[in-house]
Amino acid sequence: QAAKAAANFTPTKDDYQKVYNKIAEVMDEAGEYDDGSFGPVLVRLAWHCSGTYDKASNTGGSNFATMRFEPESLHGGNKGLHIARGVMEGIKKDFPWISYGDLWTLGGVCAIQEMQGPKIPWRSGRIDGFDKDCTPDGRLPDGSQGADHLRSIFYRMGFNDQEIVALSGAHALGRCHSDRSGFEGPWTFSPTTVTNDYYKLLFEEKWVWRKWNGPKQLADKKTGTLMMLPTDYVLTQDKSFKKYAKAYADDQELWFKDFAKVFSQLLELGVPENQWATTEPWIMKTIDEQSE
Ligand code: CCH
Repeated sequence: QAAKAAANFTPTKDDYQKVYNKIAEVMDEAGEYDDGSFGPVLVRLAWHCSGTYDKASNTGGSNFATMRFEPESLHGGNKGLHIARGVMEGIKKDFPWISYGDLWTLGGVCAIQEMQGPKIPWRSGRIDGFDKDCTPDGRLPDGSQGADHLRSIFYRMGFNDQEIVALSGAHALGRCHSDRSGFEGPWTFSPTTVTNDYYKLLFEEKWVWRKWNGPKQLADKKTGTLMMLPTDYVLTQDKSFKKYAKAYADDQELWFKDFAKVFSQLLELGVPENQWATTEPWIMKTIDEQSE
């Protein structure tokens, strides 16, 4: 692979499939880490490197992978993502020709697909930037806030209410860590499988404020083991958000379809059109599909 970088070659879809396959392999070598998978934290890395986009100034987004640099790497919202960046650094050693933005977003795609989620259209073309391209702190959402905050953050990226709700379902995956965000616990009982359980649980469980010293978060009354952030719970309280959240709770296929589209868009934010390797995004194969 190192020879390839030196020879100034143009990678094909097949070359990216090899990177995808390596990510899939490493994702499962998490041992005792969390729920035994790096999948959720890789999804979060892909989202945080893209969700800094500001439509008005056309800055931020996945193009330059500026989270590699201070101060962005130190932004409070990115706490814990050094773990995901470290996993990716190991992969980069085998494929030195890939840009960090392509690598991190492909990591999100791979994680979603390998955790039984929908196919996420993806293409290559992001380039590495510099520390001067870092975005200011405060562009990512704050879980302790409400509907107005969610709208101001996501409208800034160019998304609407339906898309905000569709993206939020990624919280079916992973968990909060008290030493990262201050919040604690998983949203669902299956944090390494992509399902619409996040929406189902929002409506089916009774949510009460957790009594503890940490930041305000909700707990399910029945088991007390699941959590919702104030920004999650607001999807059931705000009239416009609620309509979409209910539809996704009732229909996993609908959510898969809408999530795939909006997550793919999220990962492309801030990348100039003329940088893309292809006009039409690619659909990468899952490991299972390749072994058939
Ligand atoms: Fe998120 N998220 N997220 N989130 N998130 C956290 C963890 C994950 C918010 C806050 C938090 C999206 C949207 C929001 C994931 C994907 C997405 C945590 C815990 C907080 C807090 C961090 C910790 O302690 O480790 C807020 C607020 C919003 C507002 O909308 C979107 C959009 C996505 C992807 C599409 C994933 C996955 C995780 C789990 C990470 C892990 O390490 O398990």
